[in-house]
Parts: sequence; C-alpha cells; structure tokens
Amino acid sequence: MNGAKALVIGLARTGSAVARALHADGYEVTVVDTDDSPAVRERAAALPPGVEVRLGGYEPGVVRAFDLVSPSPGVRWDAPELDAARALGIPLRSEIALVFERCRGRIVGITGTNGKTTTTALVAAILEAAGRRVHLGGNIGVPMLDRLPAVRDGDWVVLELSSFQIETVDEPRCSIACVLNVTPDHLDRHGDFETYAGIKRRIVRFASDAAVLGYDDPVTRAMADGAGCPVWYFGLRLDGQDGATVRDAQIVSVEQSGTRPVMPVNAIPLFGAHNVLNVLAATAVTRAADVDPDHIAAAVTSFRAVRHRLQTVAEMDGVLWVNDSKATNAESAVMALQAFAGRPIVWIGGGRGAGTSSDALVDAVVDRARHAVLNGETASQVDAALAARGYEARTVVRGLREAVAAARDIARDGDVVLLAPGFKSFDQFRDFEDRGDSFIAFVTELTAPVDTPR
Ligand code: UMA
Ligand code: ADP
Repeated sequence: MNGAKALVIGLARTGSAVARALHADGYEVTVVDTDDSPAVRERAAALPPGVEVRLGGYEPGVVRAFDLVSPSPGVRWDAPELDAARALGIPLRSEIALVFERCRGRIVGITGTNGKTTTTALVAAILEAAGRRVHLGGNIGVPMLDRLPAVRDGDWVVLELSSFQIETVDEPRCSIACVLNVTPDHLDRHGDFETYAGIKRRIVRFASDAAVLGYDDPVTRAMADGAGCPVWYFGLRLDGQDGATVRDAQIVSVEQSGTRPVMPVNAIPLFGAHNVLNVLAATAVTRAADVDPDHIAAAVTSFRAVRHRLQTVAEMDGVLWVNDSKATNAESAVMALQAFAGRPIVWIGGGRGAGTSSDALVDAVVDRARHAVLNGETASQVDAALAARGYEARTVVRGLREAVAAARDIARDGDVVLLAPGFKSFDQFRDFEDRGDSFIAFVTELTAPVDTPR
C-alpha cells in the first residue's frame, strides 16, 4: 500500500486503531476530527510518527485527496463527507468492514438493542472456559482491527456489533450471528424502525454456520426467514424449536439429538429476568459452537456483571446502590426497574432523548419506583409524564451529582437506589461509561462515612 492515501474520520477508540493498522499497512494516513480538546490531542500524540492529524473541523471536500476513507461509528453513514467520497468513487471502509474483510478467525457477531455487551462477554467467557482461543472486541469498547495480527486460523473472534457498525458492511459474514432483540433506538440516526431492524437483520442473512435469534421478540423471531444457515432460538416461550430455554427452573438446550440440561436458573449470578435471556442467548450461541454444557455452566456461574450493567456500587445502611448507566433507552431501564422484585426503588433517571417514546419507561417507574429523582435534559419531560399519571414522589434536580445527593436523603433501609437513566448520557457526560464512573464517584463521596476527629 506504499504511497496510497487513507483518511480516517474521528480520532477516538476506533480512529486510533484504524490509523495504526492502516499506517502499518503502508498507507499515508491522515486523521481528521471535529474536536480539538485535550483528550483528542492526547490521542493524536499517541499515534505513530508519520500519521498526519488535523483537529478542530473539516470540510466535506476533505475526502478528495484520498484513496480510502474510514469513518468512525460516531460519524453518520449519510454524512456529507461520506456522500462526497461516494460521489467521487472513493472506497469507504469502516474499521468493522476491514475486520470482516481481513479476519482469519471464526467471527461470532452479537447484536440487538439491549443485552449485547453482557451476552458478548458471556459468550467469550464460555468459549474460553471450553479451552478455545478467543479475541473479544467491537462495540464493547475495544476495536479489533489492530489486534487482527494476533488472530490465528480457527480462533474465535467474538464481536459486539452495533447498528452503526453493521450499517457500514454490505455483507457481514459471521460464522455465528446472534440478534437478541430489536426495539426502537437510535432513530435519530437511522430514521425509522424498519431501517434500524433491517440493519440488524443483515448479519442473519450472511451468517454461514448458525443464526441465533430471540424467540420471544416477534421482530427477531421473524428474521429466521432470511437465514441461509441453521437457526437456533433462545427464549422462555420456545415451542418445540431447537434452542435454549427454561424448563422446571433449569436452563436446557433443546436439540435434535435430545434435550441437554445446562444449569439451574438460580445459579445465574446476575440481577434480573433479562439476564436469564442473555444467558439463554449465550447458551444457544455456544451450543451452536459445540461447547459442552458443563463448560457453559462453569463459566456462567463464575461470571460477574459487566461494569455499568446493574453493577453493585455500594451497600450502606441497608441501601443497595446500583449503577445501570448503560440503560440508555426505555426498554433497558424498564428491565432494570423490574430486576429488583420486592425491593423498593429510588430511581435516578433522565438524560438526552433519542427520538423514541418514554411511555413504557414512565409506566414502569409508576409501577416499580417508590421515588423518581430526575435530572438532565429530559427531566422536565419525564416529570410532566409522571405527574400526568398522578405519580407524586418526584424530585427534579439539575445534574447527576445533585441526583445522588437527593437519593441519599430519600433512601431508607431496604431500598435500592438505581441509576437506570433510560436516556443517553451526552447531555452531561462524554458517554455512558463516563456517566457510570461519575455516579460511582458521587456515591462513594456522598455515602462515605465522615471522619470525625478523635
Ligand atoms: N467525530 C467526528 N465527526 C463526526 C462524529 C464524530 O470527527 O461526524 C469525532 C468525535 O469528535 C470524536 C470521535 O469522532 O473524537 C468519536 O468517534 P466515535 O463516536 O465513533 O467513538 P469511538 O471511541 O471510536 O467509539 C466507537 C463506538 N461509538 C459509537 O458508536 C458512537 C463505541 O460504541 C465502540 O465501543 C467503539 O467505537 C469501539 O468499537 C459506544 C456506543 O455508544 C459504546 N455505541 C452505541 C451503543 O452501544 O448504543 C452504538
Ligand atoms: P447493550 O450492549 O446492548 O447496551 P448491555 O449488556 O450493556 O447491552 O446492557 C445494557 C442495559 O440493557 C443493561 O444495563 C440492562 O438494563 C438492559 N438489558 C440487558 N440485557 C437486556 C435484555 N436482554 N433485554 C432488555 N434489556 C436488557
């Protein structure tokens, strides 16, 4: 590739990995970013010498001088600069498209609106427990492209795939593709639900060995129609189909050769019924990869919640503080609210909207929360919706720090204080991880016993 010129758009996790990989390929790499903050400058400084960086904005015509353009997932697929590249016939290759092109391992691709990260981490843990060589990455936060040189033939590459990533790949060829569920999300980016669901469906159409689909969700169940490989389902409502389900409080894998017991449901060390579904999905994926049920049981039993997913932060004075910052849409927050049956909840919610309905979330708050502490851009909107349903236990504050302080004053012995915002984080934070980390810091600070001088 000596002399060919590549433009990388966006310099965060993906852009840094792509710049390194294309530079190693011999491209002359230029990276542009709209931002010019200390964080992005720090990332620029960490790039290999010879990579050119232009921060603080770019024109759509910037693509003109290049042979290849690689946009980050955060760049809209219909951005003017990408349309300019298309008009000029310049190839567009996202990081994940390059991974699909170049990967020598067997790709397990996992997508869905909710549960991707947990299921991806579960699948990787199970494959590892079974002694397979595993590489974990994708939307989970770790790009894979610059780690491909370590992937050998026959290794397992377990990828969490977002709609932003799949959108950029015409033929995403996974060995095993899994779509967990599809409910409205990211409509500000994809326009309508059909387009969003169609993007997720693409990994089913191109899967070679197995497609694993949520059976309880009519949208993912219907995706079996387009599969060109055997389909495994997972869910609580399976009715004779092959796949993972629950029978007599046991997780079982129903297969043509017979039904195999895997483990008792109550041995799953995670909160919430949704995590039973995630374990079922991981069971079906790994059975499709021919993993012994004993290895599935061993890996699931020793699994711990992924950070920011119903993660226990502290237990103080009988109050359990839980960080579910990753609940960035209504469905995930509803699941979180339903995960603590029998325990009163002080719910912390609000953030930035994404053009979707909050009705289900508001209903779940009315049903499950003893008190709602609202903050961020959507606080007044949620406050009004709760008021309209006659729900009175509402406190509106400005930001998350104030929300934690209010929750501390409201919470009583036996309560769960649950951060499950139901909205995006970008109104106050860099991303949901920054929001969750800030929550942990505020909780630690505000609930720490005060040192009294002796
Ligand atoms: N930028 C531009 N121009 C633009 C848009 C962004 O220059 O038009 C710049 C920004 O200033 C910033 C950089 O691009 O400096 C950000 O790029 P990015 O948002 O793609 O960030 P990455 O760190 O590369 O993270 C991406 C995914 N981000 C998104 O999809 C928005 C991460 O998913 C993913 O973990 C990472 O690649 C590694 O694969 C995050 C996410 O929120 C967790 N995903 C969404 C979700 O899960 O719902 C889809
Ligand atoms: P994703 O990577 O798809 O966002 P995560 O595993 O990170 O999924 O979980 C995000 C949030 O979604 C969790 O905090 C939880 O509240 C909720 N959630 C997890 N699994 C499911 C599921 N199967 N169905 C609905 N909501 C879920």
